[in-house]
Amino acid sequence: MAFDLTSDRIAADNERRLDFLQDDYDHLGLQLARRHIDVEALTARAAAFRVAVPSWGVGTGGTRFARFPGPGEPRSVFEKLEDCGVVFKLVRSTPGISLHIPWDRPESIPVLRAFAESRGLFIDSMNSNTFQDQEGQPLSYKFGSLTHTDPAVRRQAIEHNLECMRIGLDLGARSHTVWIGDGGNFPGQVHFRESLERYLESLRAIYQNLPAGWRLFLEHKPYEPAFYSTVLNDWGTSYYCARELGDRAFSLVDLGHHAPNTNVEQIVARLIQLGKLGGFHFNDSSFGDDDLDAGSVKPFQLFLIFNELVDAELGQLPGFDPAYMLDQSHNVTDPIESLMTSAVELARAYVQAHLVDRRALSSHQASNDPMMALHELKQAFNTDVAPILAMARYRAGGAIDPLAVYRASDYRQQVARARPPAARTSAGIV
Ligand code: RM4
Ligand code: MN
Ligand code: MN
Repeated sequence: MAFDLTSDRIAADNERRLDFLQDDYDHLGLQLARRHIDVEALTARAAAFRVAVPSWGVGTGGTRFARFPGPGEPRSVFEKLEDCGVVFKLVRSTPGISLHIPWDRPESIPVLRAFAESRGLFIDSMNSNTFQDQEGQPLSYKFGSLTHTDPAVRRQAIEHNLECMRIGLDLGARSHTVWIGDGGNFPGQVHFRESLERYLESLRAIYQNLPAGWRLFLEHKPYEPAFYSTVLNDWGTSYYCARELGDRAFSLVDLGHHAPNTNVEQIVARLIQLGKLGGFHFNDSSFGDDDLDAGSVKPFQLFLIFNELVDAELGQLPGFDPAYMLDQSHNVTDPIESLMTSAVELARAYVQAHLVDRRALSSHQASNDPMMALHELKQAFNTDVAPILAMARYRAGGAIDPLAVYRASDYRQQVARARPPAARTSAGIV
């Protein structure tokens, strides 16, 4: 591709904004010093924050009613990585990429790996897909995959997962994520206990082949595509399965995969306590698996989740090492803009969670003072840490204002010309 978003462009835009940023940063530093918080230490935390971007997030998503493709959608895994490269260049916190197979199946693994590395990217997690039938696939997943009643279908689904891990191994990935749509649409359709047994049996076959140093993530979800019952429906079942499988199997929390009003932060705390929190698929939702942009609807909940994560991090809980990934469907926005904004929202919640005075909070808890406990959390949540985030980006060579630089660059218009729509695009089916 001829066009790229150059570092010069970022530097020129930063130049215009730096004085104001420095003022805001210095002022915030003074305010935080009054609370005995070192602004530089926070900026270092912000700079260290990482979240992986889903390859499927750079295409326009859709609902089961319609998909409205955007201009310049990536038509191949290479073009997806080009777009991920733009996100990374501007926000600096997103070098890791999650891939979905077969959507991203590479023709040449070394070529793909080199292509990613030349943009400062690496492949983080592999995701299998046994929730769709692919062209030429011998057996259908219409009635399930890893938990299908027919062992031949289960075998095919297991084989697919093994292939994902083989590809991932050569790409340098470190984890494999399994989400299945298996379940029932009618009462009586699926035998609850037997289907879970079959799930475990299939997962054991996958786990046995997990490459050295890898982690296996089990992703639960209560409904959709099965609307009556899903086999891996909640965190408790996920925890049970992860424990049955072994030390390298963990539960993955996709924020959209819970019924409305579920206390997700408490689930996070439970999984941390049980040593089985593997990672996240971040997004936001109002009703279910809406796959909205992280922090767009419920920023306070996102903060409360990070409050649990930072509490565990600062407490240096043994084995605590969750993988942070985005999993969103961008139906009405430019996906690059959504991904950049979401990465920034996550860093915001992460930094804000560091503002909680944990000693004060625990003393409010000990003295049963709910008002002051909430006040402590709200004080952290209400602090505008934007100058810290912007300074961390600036120092890492990113953009003080990623959206402004991106819009001014005309990247989308340029790729729209370079990428006439393909007849079939695999992007954005979320
Ligand atoms: C599912 C789940 C998986 C994602 C698919 C596309 O709802 O969130 O993580 O890979 O969607
Ligand atoms: Mn997910
Ligand atoms: Mn989902």
